[in-house]
Amino acid sequence: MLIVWGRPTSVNVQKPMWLIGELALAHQRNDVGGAFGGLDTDQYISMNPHQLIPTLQDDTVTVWESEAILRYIAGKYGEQYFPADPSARAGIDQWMSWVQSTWAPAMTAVFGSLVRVATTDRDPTVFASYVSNLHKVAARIDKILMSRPYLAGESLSLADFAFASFLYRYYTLEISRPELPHLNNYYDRLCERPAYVEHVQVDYDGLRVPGAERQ
Ligand SMILES: N[C@@H](CCC(=O)N[C@@H](CS)C(=O)NCC(=O)O)C(=O)O
Repeated sequence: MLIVWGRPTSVNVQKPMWLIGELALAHQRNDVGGAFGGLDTDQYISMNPHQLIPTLQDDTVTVWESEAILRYIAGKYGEQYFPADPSARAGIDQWMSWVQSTWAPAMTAVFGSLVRVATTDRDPTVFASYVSNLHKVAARIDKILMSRPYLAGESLSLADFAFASFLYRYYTLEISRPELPHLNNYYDRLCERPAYVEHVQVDYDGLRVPGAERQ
């Protein structure tokens, strides 16, 4: 049975949990990280030397880094989301790398500023630049989704699990959002998937530090 270590409010935990949900795989999720703590124990460090979540255990295999976990799970249990053929896989893989290099930092800058920093400590100019960058990156995705239903093509793939796990936050944070009809439509379609609703649409207000309450 798969064992996922990580609290459900972590977007990086949500990525593999959504995939596990789509594949209906037997699993157990153990709450660690954030208010649960538990990342500094010898047992956890022996699984994940970086003391971060998520970590996956599958029998004798242990994997950390959310996207390495996605690749492992899809490779073993859900090849439809990450085909073995390199020519089919490359188009998915490039989007996963882009999520790590561009989309996740753009989202994390805005999310961190609103949730992890008290309003009085937030620099409005810096925050505006984070939101403006997020708008720019989201607009690029809107153009991509104009010509295809999913990020890497005609069907749901690991690119979507990596990218769209952030979209619940994108659509619910207290920020302005430009009119992006193709991204909106993509998100609406994902919201029809029970596994997405269960594992990604997880309330994060409990992560807010004092003074960062929703305005
Ligand atoms: N690149 C890593 C990032 C892992 C990461 O930063 N995880 C955060 C939660 S999203 C964490 O462990 N934070 C410490 C905590 O929750 O206590 C991945 O994709 O797995």
